[in-house]
Amino acid sequence: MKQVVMGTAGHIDHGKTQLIKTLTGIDTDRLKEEKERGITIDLGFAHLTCQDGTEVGVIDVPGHERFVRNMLAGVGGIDLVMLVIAADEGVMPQTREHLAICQLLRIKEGLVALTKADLVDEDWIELVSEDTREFLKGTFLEGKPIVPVSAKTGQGVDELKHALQALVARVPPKQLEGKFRLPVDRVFTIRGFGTVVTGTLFSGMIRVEDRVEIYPKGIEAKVRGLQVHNASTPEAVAGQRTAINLQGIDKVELERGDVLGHPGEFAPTFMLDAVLQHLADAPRPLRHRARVRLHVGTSEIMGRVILLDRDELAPGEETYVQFRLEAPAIALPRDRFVIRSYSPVQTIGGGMVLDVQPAKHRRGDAGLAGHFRLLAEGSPEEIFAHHLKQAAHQGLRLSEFLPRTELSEARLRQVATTLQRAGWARAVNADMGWHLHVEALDTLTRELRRYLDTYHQQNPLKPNISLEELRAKVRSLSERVCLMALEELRQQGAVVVERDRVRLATHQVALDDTRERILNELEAEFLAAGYQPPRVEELFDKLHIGKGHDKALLQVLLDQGRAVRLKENVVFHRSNLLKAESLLVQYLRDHREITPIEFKDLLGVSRKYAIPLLEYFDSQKLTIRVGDKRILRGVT
Ligand SMILES: Nc1nc2c(ncn2[C@@H]2O[C@H](COP(=O)(O)OP(=O)(O)O)[C@@H](O)[C@H]2O)c(=O)[nH]1
Ligand SMILES: [Mg+2]
Repeated sequence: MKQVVMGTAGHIDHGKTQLIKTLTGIDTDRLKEEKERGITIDLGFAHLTCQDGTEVGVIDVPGHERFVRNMLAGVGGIDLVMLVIAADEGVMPQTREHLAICQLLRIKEGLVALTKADLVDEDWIELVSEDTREFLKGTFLEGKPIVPVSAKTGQGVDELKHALQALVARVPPKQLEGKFRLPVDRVFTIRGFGTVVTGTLFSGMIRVEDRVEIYPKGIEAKVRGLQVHNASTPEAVAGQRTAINLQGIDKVELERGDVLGHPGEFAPTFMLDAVLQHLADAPRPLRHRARVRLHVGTSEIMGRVILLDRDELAPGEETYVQFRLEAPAIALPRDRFVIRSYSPVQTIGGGMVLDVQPAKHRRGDAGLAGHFRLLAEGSPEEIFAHHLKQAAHQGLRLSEFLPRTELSEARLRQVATTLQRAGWARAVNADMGWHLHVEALDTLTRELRRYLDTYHQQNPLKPNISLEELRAKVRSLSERVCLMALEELRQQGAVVVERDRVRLATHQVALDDTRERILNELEAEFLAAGYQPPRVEELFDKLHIGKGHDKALLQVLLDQGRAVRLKENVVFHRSNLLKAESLLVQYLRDHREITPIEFKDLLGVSRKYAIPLLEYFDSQKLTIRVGDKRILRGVT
């Protein structure tokens, strides 16, 4: 069953509320003050059943210029508008403003009801109709029906109903696969039921028992009950006027402008990128950093307009802007919005949201135009690929990206899969939906190669670099991304990864004759020193090994396993270490345990060497410490 919502629009006292009462039998002026003053202050709600059974939700809006903000909260989700113009008065200021708002919000269907036809004669009707046609030229209502009607005499009411039903039949059915979203337009409590919110279900669907989040407040609640057109229902879908009874939440925590959605699918933002159209009849140019009221969904938020490519936006012009907001907004790409000047309060423009998690842009940046054009005109795949490219080596996780797209999670996964198949995206971790753009991966592998190359040149005596150091030096890479890029390089045969160490496949420690000689001398000294090797620095002095690369020769000795470093300054020759080991093992076989003093005597060394040696054997899992003694591991 198709879901349609119709809104009224038009100047105050032109007969909107009266006409809705005539059409639906419902008086939408429900507030006491509205009854007393005879004017509509806030949104009113009614519904009407078409002959083909389609239920049409009706939103009656206030016409008074002081209440345009309430009007804006109502028209965001409507499919068609009934622009009401009193035949005796014709087009008035809020007729223009409301039409401009509908135009900016890209409402696609509608008609004009020429009300109070009983107050004027036929010729007059002809004249006003002609004026109205002229007024509608170039708008979405150009060529749409203009129906003279009187709520008083009933004249034209049947024609109006026919015309409306014809329009309703033309409204395309809603996509139900989007994210569930309901911008709240009313909050109240019903005794015994608790808190109820209402709104036009903007996209997706909601079921009883669903958990929802109230954005931007971040409060969670459960859906206890749902009503559409005053009847309870287990689920509500996009396009329906919906009342949601929430469990576990207080009325005071909610207000118009909040958005209900499923948890994790939206994120509050203080910045929005958008394409902004300045109305042609705006009174003055819009200045950079002008303070405006942004109306998106049912919310009104103060903020400044950052003009990125100019200092002033002339009436009738359009450009890309960034909003810096004073309170958090909930919006998604492709949402329509309206802006009103701070004072005097007047509708001056509107447009479409492009990005809800933008960076702070540099004004005058030449690359911005292309960036925005892609966001405005690209396909979902192009847009996701673009964000992925911008995320560079950090990539994007789908769950993280979800609040930044109007796509549902399922649709977003499809988009990512399409990109992967086409070779544009690579999964870092499929389970997490973590992706990298191929160009980002290319850049990264190039950088890693370049870094390794420089590293080898600067450290010719080091055989490789630890993964950890490499990650820290190249863009502070996450481990997963680094491993992925290295795997790529390994498959190309460019690098060799051995456990947690990496080198270019072409790199080998090369020693010339002099260094080969120094290396051998160094080794000989360690070998000759037995269990009491000299401090490393002492040895360097003795062999006249100065600054520069030669000191790194010790590392070569260590890398090749010919010597072992026990502590910062304690290095043993491998064969001495092995000898000490077999003495220790023999002793422990005979005596089962050994104290540090006994060990000192066994090797004939001082404490300075005994302790590091014992700790080394512990670390090698040869021995285990029990109190102040050591025993062989695995022997109890
Ligand atoms: N003569 C006549 N008066 C009307 C008609 N429709 C509305 N009115 C009167 O116009 C005034 C404003 O009507 P209302 O529906 O509140 O206007 P709204 O501000 O556009 O909602 C009321 O006094 C109505 O009785 C009509 O068709 N004929
Ligand atoms: Mg009214």
